[in-house]
Amino acid sequence: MNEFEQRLEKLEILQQELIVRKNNKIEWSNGIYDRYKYPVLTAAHTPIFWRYDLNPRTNPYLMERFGINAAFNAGAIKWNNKYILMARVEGADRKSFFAIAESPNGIDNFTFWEYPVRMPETGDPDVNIYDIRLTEHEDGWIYGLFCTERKDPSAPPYDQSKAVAECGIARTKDLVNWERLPDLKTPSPQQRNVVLHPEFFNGKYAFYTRPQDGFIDAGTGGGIGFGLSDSIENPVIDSEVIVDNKAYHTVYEAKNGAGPAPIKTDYGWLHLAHGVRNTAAGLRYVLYMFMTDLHDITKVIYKPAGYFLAPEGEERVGDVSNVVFCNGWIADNDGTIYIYYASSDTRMHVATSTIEKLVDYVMNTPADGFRSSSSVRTIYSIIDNNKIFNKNKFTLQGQAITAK
Ligand code: M1P
Repeated sequence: MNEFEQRLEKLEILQQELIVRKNNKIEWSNGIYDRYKYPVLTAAHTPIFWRYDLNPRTNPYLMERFGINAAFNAGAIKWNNKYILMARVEGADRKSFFAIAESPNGIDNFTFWEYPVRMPETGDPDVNIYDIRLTEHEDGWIYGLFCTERKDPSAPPYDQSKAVAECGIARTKDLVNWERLPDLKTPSPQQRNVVLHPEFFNGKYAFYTRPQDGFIDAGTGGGIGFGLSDSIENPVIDSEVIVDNKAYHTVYEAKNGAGPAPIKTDYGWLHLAHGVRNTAAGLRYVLYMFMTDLHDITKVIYKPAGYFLAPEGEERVGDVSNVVFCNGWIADNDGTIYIYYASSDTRMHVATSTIEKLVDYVMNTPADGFRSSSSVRTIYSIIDNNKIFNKNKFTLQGQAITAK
């Protein structure tokens, strides 16, 4: 075997091992969800035939001709009995695009489709597209809302980093052929993390938005907003209300943003979002949850304090460290929820729970009191209730504690 053949054989073996590797639940959990041992999707899952010219005449050293840097921030949907991730795949050239991977069980065996998605453009070409949220709307279409980023036309010639983020919209019936619609117009100069609600609200298309002043800084904007548009073919939101705001000394102090489309339950709509705070080591992104009213979808009725899921172990390190981000989850018919989250802008993971558990978590976890003393009060009430309920069975370092 020559060098080319040896390298190809090795490449194929390594990738096959990666794709068929069984993913197991991590034994211990917080009771709310289970994490899994391995990421479900990485740059190394992308097909060899995307990255390598496999002709020994034109690529005698079997060099990578198109490097893939990361596969993260995936939208998700159950489609034809398969668990589908529509990932943000980022090339070594820093451009992101969408590509679909499917799994038979939602936990492992994710395999990319043959070609990445060819997303149609508007008259104003996208420079970079990312972070798609998939919504199966009651109008019969599957919508993908994503960030389209272009250079800020007002940037001075020396500044190559000023950008404008807007919400791109496309729809499909088969996840292969996409119809691009005009970008969403809102009163905000920048938009990211826009999500389409799955049902009409007062006969209109309902959007969760994230108004922001700058490309990175939310500035006077921020908070998860909400707005309505009469049409999806000409999507315009005239006014946004803030549903879930930033708050001082919380995990969503600097900014926040909606995650995947909310899930309807008997008690309200379950939302998963990300919250960002600043630290001496840079921004820290965590996930948090809340529930909105079934009828008034702009009204938050439950919101547990703090984060639901934060980066742990290897998740803490990557291209943008200390980040977890989620824009895709799947509610299965048996009540299982597959939460697909990315770590540190590098790779995708899954956590599993159930509707029942997430409803319990959201409705029964104490809310944020916004001060240290209220956190202590919450712990006191848990201890006191435990003493009453557990009587002599409750122990502290082996000592039985009796209710007073
Ligand atoms: O780098 C962390 C995340 O930063 C942005 O999210 P947000 O708009 O909330 O700040 C996005 O670029 C996202 O893709 C990225 O994961």
